[in-house]
Amino acid sequence: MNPALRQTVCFLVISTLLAVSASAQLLVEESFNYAAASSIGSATTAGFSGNWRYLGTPANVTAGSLGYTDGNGAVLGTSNNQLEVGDDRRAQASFDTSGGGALGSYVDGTGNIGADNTTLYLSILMQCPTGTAGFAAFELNRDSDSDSERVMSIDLSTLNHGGSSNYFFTTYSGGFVDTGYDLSTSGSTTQFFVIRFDFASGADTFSVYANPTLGTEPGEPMVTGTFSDLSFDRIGFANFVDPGTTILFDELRLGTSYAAVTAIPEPGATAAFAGLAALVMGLGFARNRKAR
Ligand SMILES: [Ca+2]
Ligand SMILES: [Ca+2]
Repeated sequence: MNPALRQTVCFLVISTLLAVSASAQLLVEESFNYAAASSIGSATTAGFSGNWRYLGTPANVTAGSLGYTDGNGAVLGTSNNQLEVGDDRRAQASFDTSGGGALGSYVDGTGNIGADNTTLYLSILMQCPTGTAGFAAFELNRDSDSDSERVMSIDLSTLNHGGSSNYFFTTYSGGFVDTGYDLSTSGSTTQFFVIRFDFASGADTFSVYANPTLGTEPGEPMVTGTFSDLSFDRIGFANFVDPGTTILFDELRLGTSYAAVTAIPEPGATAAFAGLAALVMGLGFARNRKAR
């Protein structure tokens, strides 16, 4: 290979690796890498601190992952198992909010995730096999596990939304529903939601995507709005009110970009590197043959 070409190829390899690392910063991933059992157990995974906590009976871990394929046929990356929350229980876990933790650059002055002038993306898979529920929700809380400190949820709640069987993005104040935003999707199949948080010095902005395309942020979210303070430090997986229902959760992701939390397990960094490495080797081989 002539030196100029070799330089070009090296530049391509390095710039590709840099571009990949800059664009896809997945910070926390909860894929439920726990054994299928009647209890999720106590130990949390990377990105969290402390143990899982329960209101009522512990949530189950069931074998296999929920799955999602977008309108273009792209398949969301999944791994390990999933969480099943039966009626009358809630599992909660706190994020690692230390300065050196995965979410360290998002931690504000009060130890919550929501530093001014930062943008954070969160994605979650949910499925309610019965299609409706009195109250079944993925929740974010701040400072306490109690309902009074709940910030928001993505939920199915005939109780809170006038009997609607649609999924809603709901904000809370002092333990009560502040506003419910209709996500215009329902049913017993798996749902994929992405929330974009734009944290500001005053009210924070949320944008929620329901069953969107993977990889590239759509131009228009399903719902968007502002709320006084969307900062949080813990998650909850809850199911109350409606005996006989269960709700499944999987693949919670927090990241710096839309692409990071809507991962498609294809070419990616490894394959791009392998392709360029093959090119380098191929060119080197061609040069050696020529030199003979
Ligand atoms: Ca999983
Ligand atoms: Ca704020």
